[in-house]
Amino acid sequence: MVTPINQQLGEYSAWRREFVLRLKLLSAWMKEHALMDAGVEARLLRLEDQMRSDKVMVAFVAEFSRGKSELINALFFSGYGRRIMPASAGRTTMCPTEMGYDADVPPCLRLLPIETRLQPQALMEWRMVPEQWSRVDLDVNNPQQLASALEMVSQTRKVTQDEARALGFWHSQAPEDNPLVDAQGLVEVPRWRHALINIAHPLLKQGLVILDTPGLNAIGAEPELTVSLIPQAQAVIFILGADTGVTKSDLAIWREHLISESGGTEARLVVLNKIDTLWDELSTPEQIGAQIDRQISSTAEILGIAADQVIAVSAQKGLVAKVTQDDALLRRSCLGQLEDALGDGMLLERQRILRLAMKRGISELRTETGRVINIRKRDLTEQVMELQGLRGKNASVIRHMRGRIAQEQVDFDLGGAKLHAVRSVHLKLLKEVFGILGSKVLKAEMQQLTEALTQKGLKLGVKKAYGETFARLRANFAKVQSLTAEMHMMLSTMFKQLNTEYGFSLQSITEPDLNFYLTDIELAQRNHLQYLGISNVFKLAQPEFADRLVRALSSRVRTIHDAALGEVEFWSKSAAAQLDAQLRERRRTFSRRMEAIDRIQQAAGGLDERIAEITRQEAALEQLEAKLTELTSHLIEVPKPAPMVLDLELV
Ligand SMILES: Nc1nc2c(ncn2[C@@H]2O[C@H](COP(=O)(O)OP(=O)(O)O)[C@@H](O)[C@H]2O)c(=O)[nH]1
Ligand SMILES: [Mg+2]
Repeated sequence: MVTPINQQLGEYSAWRREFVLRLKLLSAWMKEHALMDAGVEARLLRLEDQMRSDKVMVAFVAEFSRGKSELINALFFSGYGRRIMPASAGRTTMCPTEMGYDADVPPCLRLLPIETRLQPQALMEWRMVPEQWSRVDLDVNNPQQLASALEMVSQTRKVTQDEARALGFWHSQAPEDNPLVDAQGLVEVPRWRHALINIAHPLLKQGLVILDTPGLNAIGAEPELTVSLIPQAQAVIFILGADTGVTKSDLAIWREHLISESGGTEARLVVLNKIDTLWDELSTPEQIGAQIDRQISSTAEILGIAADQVIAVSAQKGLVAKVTQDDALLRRSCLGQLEDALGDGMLLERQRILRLAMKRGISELRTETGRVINIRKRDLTEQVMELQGLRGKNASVIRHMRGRIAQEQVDFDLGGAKLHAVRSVHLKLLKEVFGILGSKVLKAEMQQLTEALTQKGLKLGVKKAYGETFARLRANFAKVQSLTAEMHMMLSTMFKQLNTEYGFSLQSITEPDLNFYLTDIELAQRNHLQYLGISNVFKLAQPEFADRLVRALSSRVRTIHDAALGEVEFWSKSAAAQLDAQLRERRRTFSRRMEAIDRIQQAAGGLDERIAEITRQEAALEQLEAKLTELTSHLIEVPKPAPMVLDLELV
């Protein structure tokens, strides 16, 4: 059975696949016509990678037992004909669980033991250490085995209060949030810190990543979720229960995770689940509808949002309806409304962003390649003029001409030395950029932040401590931007000079714009301050907590820095490649001109033949240019593919 959200995801990925295919065609065509230089190749690979690896993360955030896991089952996994994520009373997810698909790993469930919290590494860093995770292979053709293996995410352990404190589940400053203590004085904590599920479900294969989170207590123990993982999801779904209304802990989660002035592009949906608990045989459908509407508006009022932003559904009935193919029940569950909102809010937006990025990349590629074709055209025109000048000339004139070309070539090669000098300055500046955004500087910065945060009596100074760190991080970006401006200036000057001296047509490439990364850095700052501003600031009294928080920040900033460095590197590579391409074309022209003269010297009739040959080459170049426009237009305007029917086979 195909559901709208599945179908939309299917279309989205079909669109991406088609785009990658067209990129490959373009790339093969360019290679065939010697239009592929290092810069173009890097650009094409970058675009392909971006298109291929685009992930869409949907995070489900709510207090436990609101029906997150049930909703995941209903939205994405009804094709299995049963519950996949454990969702029943008393079997609730205890650790954050990420589901996705990685072709390099067999279908499995990987679990990170909770004790890793006692070590300083950030969650992101543990991902790189597979041997620390317990692995359970999953039999994807056996939903029963799949479901029972996945129940491991519900496992718990009993520990002493001290252990619970060290693990982040016990805070004497907020006793009301602590877990219950049993007769032996032990408390129950999750056995696992994080779970990764790798299955080749069609939606996951297309780049969907689902994050299922446990309730407030467990989320609170892993600040990295709050400050890094969830804010980076493309859609966050917040779930409330119609049976419980908006509770105090619902509100706490809402404030920590869902409200933000970030103005980001991610979709945020509020779901009022379990409306079936209001279905009552003694009331008329109108009465039930009115009751649901009342609950929607009171929920909206408490959360401070418009009533039309709350979507009321029954995950459980929706799942049952899909499994039993009961259309009337499916309509009544209102799951379709949620799917529509998710599709429009998340996928369309995602597609828009990706489309824009591709459009920009392809337009630049078209300009660069168009330039190469133009140089070739101009060189041919000049050759024709040179050859026509030889018509009827005697052997000594021709010899003289040969000498002139040779001299030109010598001069040209001498000019190459100047290029060397500029290049080495360029590399030096590039190295400086790598230093500023490198790991050494960041490490020192984070060290300083940890120290500031763990000072006694900091409470009011948190904002200031973060403010200072982030001011320096921003200043680093400003430094990098001024270095790139300097490089850009230098390259432009050199390009202009080469254009006048050697008739090149080098054009300076738009300077990399780092504002995008700066926005990311600012978002990270806001996520942290919001998290600490709510009710978690007291936790800083525990040094391990501050340490964990800063670790999480560090790994996030690292990612942003790396991406920014990638951009700067790509830009400088493109500039160098453009130069190399023109140098290469020029050298090729020299040897062609020599060759033509030699042929004319040897045989008197060579001149007309050569001119005719060049004319043919000119015509071929015209065709090349037209083809380039055609191939790139296809990429700039990739049509929406026809709806694809998803095959829910479990392979
Ligand atoms: N009546 C009703 N119960 C639901 C619905 N969705 C989930 N539940 C029940 O609520 C409990 C908690 O659901 P679960 O998905 O495990 O919640 P989670 O802790 O948020 O993941 C389970 O017993 C579910 O069967 C629903 O739409 N209607
Ligand atoms: Mg759950």
